[in-house]
Amino acid sequence: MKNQKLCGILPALMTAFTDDGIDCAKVARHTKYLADAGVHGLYVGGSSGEMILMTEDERKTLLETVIESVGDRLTIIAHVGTTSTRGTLELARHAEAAGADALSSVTPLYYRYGFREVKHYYERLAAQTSLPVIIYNIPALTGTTLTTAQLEEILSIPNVGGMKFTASDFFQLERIRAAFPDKVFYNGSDEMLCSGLAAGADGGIGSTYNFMPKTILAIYNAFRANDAATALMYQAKANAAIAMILKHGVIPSSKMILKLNGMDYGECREPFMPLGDEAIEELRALDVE
Ligand code: MN9
Repeated sequence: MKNQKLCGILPALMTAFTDDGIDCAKVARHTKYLADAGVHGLYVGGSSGEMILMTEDERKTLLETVIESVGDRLTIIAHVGTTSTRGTLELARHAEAAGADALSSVTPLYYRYGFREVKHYYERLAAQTSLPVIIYNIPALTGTTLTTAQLEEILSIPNVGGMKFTASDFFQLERIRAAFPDKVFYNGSDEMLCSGLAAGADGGIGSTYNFMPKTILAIYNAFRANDAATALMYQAKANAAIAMILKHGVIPSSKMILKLNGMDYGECREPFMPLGDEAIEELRALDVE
């Protein structure tokens, strides 16, 4: 049976920072805004959350803050991937104790690991927890491209509950989904949400959901109501904004859009840099909701 609690629209939550830690008040306010907008859950501490720029203690604080503010209203998937298996297992233990509904991890980062190592990494994570583990497949950022057979082998590990698919080989997504009808699959490229849903995704996880949850939900709801024309109309609306943020940098631009819409969420951590005036003017002109 598919875990319905995990399905739907889950913003890949961005992180608000103070000079030396997490801005818990801003995070709590933002998660409530997203819950009020009607999203189904949150994906916490992933790429969009600048996880790679945070300490493990900060990642724990972030997750605790989110669960405290909206854990009773939303499904919480904790991204626990780090550069070491040891670090990942430590975050996994913490996330389960803190009350997350599922765990997730990107494929191991930085070195070019072989498939044997990638699979073993997920075996270790899955053995560590009683929660479902969601594989995060994002070859463009990790450099690890897995074949359909390799992804299916990892999905066969007990406790692996599904996959976040940030790629555009929808034939691959459809074949894997068909082989695992009870597992949960998420579209990861917001600009292709309609295509992912058409390939059988059960929902989506994305960074742009932070600033346009209503438009993203409109795509999802129209698709579920078998209204492809309306879904495409909202996808086109979303894509006008996504094209612009891809031009200026996804996470800095997303935070700037929140600021321009009266929901200041602070700046990204370096090496990200504040946007220039020209970029800000282009983002100001966008119609997002
Ligand atoms: O998978 C996000 N990917 C990254 C989720 O953060 C690298 C997406 O939401 C993209 O940011 C978005 C823009 O390309 O689709």
